[in-house]
Amino acid sequence: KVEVMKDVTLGFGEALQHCREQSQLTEEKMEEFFHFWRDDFKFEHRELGCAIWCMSRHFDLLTDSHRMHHENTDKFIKTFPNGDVLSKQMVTIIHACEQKYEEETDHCWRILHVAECFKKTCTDQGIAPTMEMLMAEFIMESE
Ligand code: M21
Repeated sequence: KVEVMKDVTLGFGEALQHCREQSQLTEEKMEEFFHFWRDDFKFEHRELGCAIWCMSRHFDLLTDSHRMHHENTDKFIKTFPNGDVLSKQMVTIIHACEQKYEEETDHCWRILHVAECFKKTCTDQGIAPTMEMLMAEFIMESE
């Protein structure tokens, strides 16, 4: 599962460059998307929430009310090798995190809170990829 999460992270992260300008997420605030999984990564910039919003829309993963589109998200995860072992668990985690922050009316902040909750839950459930895995693959892909 951690292998699949690594692939999903890098796949999703491909939309970061596309979303940088409109979300105002500078390289200083987040150099590469996979830094999301660093132990010391801080969820403090609203711009990151806006970027994840844009990236999710890029892959058509949101409903009209800017919540996760369950079916499309499930399909997106299944486009990665062995995605079926992770899709249901990921959708469940994100949905539970969304419910926790339902009262937040600012979409960028809400999505940032959901993302932090998602990371924490994945870490607790042992499905968070390691930085070693992410960096090795990222470097391989760019060569
Ligand atoms: C798998 C790699 C990264 C995913 C990162 C962001 C996860 C957070 C999902 C937020 C989805 C937004 C839903 C809005 O209610």
